[in-house]
Amino acid sequence: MPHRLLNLLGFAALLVIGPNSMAQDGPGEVQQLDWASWKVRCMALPSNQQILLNQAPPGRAAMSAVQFDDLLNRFVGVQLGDALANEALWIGGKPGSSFFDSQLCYFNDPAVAFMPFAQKLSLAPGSRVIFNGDLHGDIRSLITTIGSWQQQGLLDGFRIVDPQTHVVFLGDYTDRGFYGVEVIATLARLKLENPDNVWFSRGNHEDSQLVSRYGFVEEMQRKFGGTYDVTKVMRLYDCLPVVIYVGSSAGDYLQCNHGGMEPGYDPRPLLESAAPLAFQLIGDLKQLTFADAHSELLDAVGVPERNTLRTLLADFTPASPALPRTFGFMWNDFSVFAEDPALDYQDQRGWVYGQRGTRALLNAQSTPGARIRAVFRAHQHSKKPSPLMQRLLVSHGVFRHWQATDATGLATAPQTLLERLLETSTERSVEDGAVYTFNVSPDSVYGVGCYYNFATHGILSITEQFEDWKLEVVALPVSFD
Ligand SMILES: [Mn+2]
Repeated sequence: MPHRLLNLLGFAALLVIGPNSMAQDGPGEVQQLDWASWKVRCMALPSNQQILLNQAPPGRAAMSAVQFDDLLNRFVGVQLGDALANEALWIGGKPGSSFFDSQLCYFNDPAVAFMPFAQKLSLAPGSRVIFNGDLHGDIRSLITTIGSWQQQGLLDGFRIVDPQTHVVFLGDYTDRGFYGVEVIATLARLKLENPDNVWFSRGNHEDSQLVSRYGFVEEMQRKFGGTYDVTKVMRLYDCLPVVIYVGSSAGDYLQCNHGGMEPGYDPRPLLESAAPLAFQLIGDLKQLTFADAHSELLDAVGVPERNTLRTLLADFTPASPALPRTFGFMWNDFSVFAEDPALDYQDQRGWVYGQRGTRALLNAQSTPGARIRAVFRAHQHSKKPSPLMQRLLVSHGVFRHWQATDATGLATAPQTLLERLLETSTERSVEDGAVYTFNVSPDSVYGVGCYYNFATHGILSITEQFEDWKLEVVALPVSFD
């Protein structure tokens, strides 16, 4: 069905369902709301934790369907506009015109191909970058976090005060929590106010398959009517990069993405390009070609495992984030302990990279002039206090994998012991070859299942010398009342 007709039906359904108190407001009204009014609107909604403790999920959103559509149109417009539309910023060629058609999606009919792309963001010394992990429909934590940026003078309302301040979100914005609509609307406001300073990587839940299964489509239909057309949100996901290489003009980079490593893509032409902001289509993933050319990746595991793992690698054109195989930047994981295997594979989750496997890949994907030093990622989702989850909590929400003081034998060590052994300080250096996982926000099944109430963000200070980069870890208590 053409999406315009679906929109009309959705709008009609909204009128039939009954007057949403905000429905009489014009489409652009939410875009005009100041921060204080938006905050009141969002915080008036019951928390996810209250809903999980048997309150009914809200039937209405903090805005009407036409207002959400209007924000989405603007959000897609700014994502596909200026920077992405600039042919000079695409290394190896700009995508075809279908990529820029805001009416098409890779899963729709007529379909456009799934066209994942990478972004480079090279910043001057003195820049700050704020990193955020999974939100999963948790509006309380997002509102609390943005409020803290305002208190610190980083933001004035939705507007970033210093042009050298950037914000990066590491994916998984919706599903599992009940406020994906409000989260997306808030992120849209941030992007619209700061088009050159707010960035989003695409998580495994920025996929039509996952939002159909894990709650976001159901949420939109509950709030906006059963015929609400979700195409616009899916189109928005198509214009988010799957990885952002955040770095300095001196040539040091962090790989910032939702899931894990992807050996099938070679970022070196992108990283070595002259433009501080640039993009590259991922294209075909040449995983097997890479593994055969870089024996260090599989040599680190024993021969039987090596042979098994090699059969799981392939060269292929990704048709979707999970087909024909999982796409490493959006999926994939990292092991916890330094002695874990260099490389492993888990059904349903994909590849699990150990310290040596990660190092092999970071080396192969770097050049003398463009060095990928570490990985900032999220994609952490255990509802039970697993070893990784325990470490995330002790580390105030940002955990560095493979710490020398940690070991498999300490997997289930008590919190008091882990607090003494692990990196827990507010200000941390960024270690070469390290992977940092950012925790999922707490107004969620994760906060309930793992007993925590704080939302974490990290503020990275970029300096001339990579050794002087600092990461400030900020953990904020979130109220569920
Ligand atoms: Mn995820």
